[in-house]
Amino acid sequence: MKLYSAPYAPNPRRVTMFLAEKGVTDVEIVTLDLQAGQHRTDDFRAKSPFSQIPTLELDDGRCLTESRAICTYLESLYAEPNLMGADPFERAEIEMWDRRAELMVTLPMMMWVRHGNPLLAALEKNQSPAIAAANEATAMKMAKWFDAQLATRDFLAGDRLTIVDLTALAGIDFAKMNKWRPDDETPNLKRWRAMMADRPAGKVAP
Ligand SMILES: N[C@@H](CCC(=O)N[C@@H](CS)C(=O)NCC(=O)O)C(=O)O
Repeated sequence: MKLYSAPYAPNPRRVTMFLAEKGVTDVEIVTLDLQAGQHRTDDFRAKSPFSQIPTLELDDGRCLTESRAICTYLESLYAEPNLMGADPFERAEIEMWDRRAELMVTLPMMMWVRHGNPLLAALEKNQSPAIAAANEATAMKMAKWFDAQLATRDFLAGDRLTIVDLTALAGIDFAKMNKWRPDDETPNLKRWRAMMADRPAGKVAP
């Protein structure tokens, strides 16, 4: 299998962190240069209709896009350690938290960077300071909300690491491009980020 990825891209990193936590090393990583538009070719569009990464290409040529769908597939292939839930309730609960992490934290962080950082102008051709500001405000509000959740537990969903921690970490680390990181205003998130740094996921290059 091949995983199409790119340095500093948060959605592929969600998958590479997932692989790292599972200890999977036999997926070939194909690095694309997004700034140079290597993902906007007809060949790549045949694999990924919206020219997006991550894209997982199976040995028989079938492709999956959407980072969560790729993680679902990998969870079936590499069952341990379980990162997406071991019984019906836990699976649904982890999905609930994962959607919260993705839609309320990671997406606003990404939109803030994409619209607010000149380094992303090649990808986000119509950068808008207003969109950047609105997403920054949402991201900061939700960082505080997630910080409060972590006051009484170590991980974002339940009592062990799950995909939710990886989804959130992908977005939170991407915000470093806009010079934000969890600090004393979000002390629980800061503690969680330090704990994640020591894990396989935290060692995956941004
Ligand atoms: N919902 C998709 C989002 C994928 C996505 O936005 N990927 C970005 C990289 S993080 C991308 O391919 N961007 C290419 C572009 O903007 O041209 C997923 O989770 O896989």
